[in-house]
Amino acid sequence: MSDIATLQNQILAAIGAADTPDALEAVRIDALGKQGSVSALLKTLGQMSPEERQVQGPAINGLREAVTNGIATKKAELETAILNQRLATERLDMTLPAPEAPHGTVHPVSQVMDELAEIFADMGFAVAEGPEIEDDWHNFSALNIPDTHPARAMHDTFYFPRSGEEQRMLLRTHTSPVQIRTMMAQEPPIRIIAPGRVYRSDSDATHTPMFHQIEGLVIDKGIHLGHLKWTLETFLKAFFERDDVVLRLRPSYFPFTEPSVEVDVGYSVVKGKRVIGGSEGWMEVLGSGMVHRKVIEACGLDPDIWQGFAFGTGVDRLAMLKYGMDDLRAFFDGDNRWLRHYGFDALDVPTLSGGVGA
Ligand code: 2NL
Repeated sequence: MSDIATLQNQILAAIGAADTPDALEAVRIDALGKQGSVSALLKTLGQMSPEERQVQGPAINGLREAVTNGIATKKAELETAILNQRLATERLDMTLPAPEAPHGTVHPVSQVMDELAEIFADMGFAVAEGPEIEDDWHNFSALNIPDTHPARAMHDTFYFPRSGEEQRMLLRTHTSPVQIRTMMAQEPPIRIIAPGRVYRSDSDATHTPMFHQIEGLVIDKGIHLGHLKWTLETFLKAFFERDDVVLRLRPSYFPFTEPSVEVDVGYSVVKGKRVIGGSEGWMEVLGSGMVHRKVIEACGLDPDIWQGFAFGTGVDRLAMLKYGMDDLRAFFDGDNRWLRHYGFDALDVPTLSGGVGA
C-alpha cells in the first residue's frame, strides 16, 4: 500500500475515533493544520519534477479531499448527537409564570377627559375637535375679543412668525375656536363639548404653558340661564359623584358672553381636608354665560333667532380637585411613581363615571 493510502487510513481511523468536537478539531489540526501531515505532503509538490508531480499531485489532493469530507461528515454527526442528547434531557416548563412586563397606563388627564365626554354624551352633547394651530380671527376676533385685549399680548400668547400678508397664526389659547368652527359649519341646534390642549405663555406652580381645557356650547331657540344652570349642576354632580353638590353663580365678565357668570362649587372640611359637597366654603370651577350676540353674528347666525350658553374650565384643575392632587406640574412630569400613587391603572380605573342617568 502506498504511503499516501496508509496515511489516509490512519487519519480516517482517527476521525472515526474522535467522540467530541474538541477531539475532532485536534485530528483536523494534525492533518490539515499548518504543521499537519497532509499539509507537509502538499508542500513536497513544489520540489518534484513535472512528471512526478503529475502522478503525486492528484493522489495528495485526493487525500486532502477525503480528509476534509471525513471531518465535515463527522462534525455533523457529533452536532446532531449533542442536540439529541440535550433534547432528551432538558425540559422547559411552559406552565411557569412569566415575569411581569412593565406596562403603561392611560394618563389621568386623558381619563378625566374620557369621563367628561361620557357625562356630556348622556346629556346629548357631541365631542368636537379642531386645530391647535389657529388664526387670529377664530381664536380672538370672532369671540368679540378686542385688538387691545391683554390676552392678545405677545407675553400671553404663543404667536408664529408672520408670513407675508397672511393672518397671524398662533397656538390656540382656549378651545373656543373649535366652537366657532362648529357654528360656522353646521346648522343649529348645536350641543357640543370641545376638550383639548391649549397654550399660554405662563409657567409656575399653578400654570403650565400647555394645559387642557373643556368648553361646552349649546345653540338653539329660547335657550336661557336656567338651561345653563341645570346643565352645569347635572354635570358637576355626575363628575364629583355626589348629590349634595351646591352651585353658586356670580356675575362676571367675558367678552364672548353676556351676561357672564362664574360658577363656584361648595365644599365641606372633613378631617382638615376640603371635600366637594355642602357649603362651608366656595371654590371657583367654571366660567360661563349666554353667548354674546356679536359672537352669534360673527358665525353667520341671526342672534334674534338663535341663542345659547357656553362654559369653559380647566381639565387639569378638575382632575386635581376630584383626586386631591396638589401640584399641577406633576401631570406633565411622566413620573410612574406618581401615577401609581394615585392608583391610575389602565385596567383598574378607580372612579370612572357611572353616567348621569343612574
Ligand atoms: C374660563 C371661562 C369660558 C366660554 C368659555 C365660549 C365659547 C364661544 C362663545 C362664547 Cl364659541 N363662549 N366659551 C364662555 C364663557 C367662559 O371659559 O374661565 N375658562 C378657563
